[in-house]
Amino acid sequence: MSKRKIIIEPDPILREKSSPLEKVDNELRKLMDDMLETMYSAPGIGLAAVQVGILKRLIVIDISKEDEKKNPIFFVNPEIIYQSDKTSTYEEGCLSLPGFYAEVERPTECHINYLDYNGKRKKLEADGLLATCIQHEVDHLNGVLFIDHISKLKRDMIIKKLRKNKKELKKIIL
Ligand code: GNR
Ligand code: NI
Repeated sequence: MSKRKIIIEPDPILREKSSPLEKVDNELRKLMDDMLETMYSAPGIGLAAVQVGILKRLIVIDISKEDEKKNPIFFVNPEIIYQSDKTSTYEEGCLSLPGFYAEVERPTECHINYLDYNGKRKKLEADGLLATCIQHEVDHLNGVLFIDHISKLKRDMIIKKLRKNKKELKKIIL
């Protein structure tokens, strides 16, 4: 397994729509393993392939707590087939927007169809943090970030600060 570099906003790649995968093979499983290692080392509870620069519909999520057994779930070609009318608000963060957090309102419950690590068709009914995380990751596959769900004022402020961070980082490297 190897760790990959996480793409930080602002970057046009994060705004692109990812395409479906044709099959689950060993090459794809290698990417899934790399994404899991990248997510654990960040650390984060979810990661979409686009965040490591690959525009494919692939997500990994593990919401297990530190003192619990690890429970990674891989979602290939996830499709949200139901979202509840009832909504919940969570303070969200994103590995592509390091250091920024905001309250985001989303459907409390969602059901999804996907292919698992072995390419087997699965269905999952999620609520709570898992449902929030799934919806955050599926947004990534459609070029959407959590800041797109908050006020334009807050969003513009966060993007401005991220742009400044990138500029300063370039100065240090050069
Ligand atoms: O690590 C993450 N935490 C998180 C917290 C609340 C809602 C969503 C998330 S996902 C995020 C990792 C990430 O950026 N995934 O795309
Ligand atoms: Ni994210």
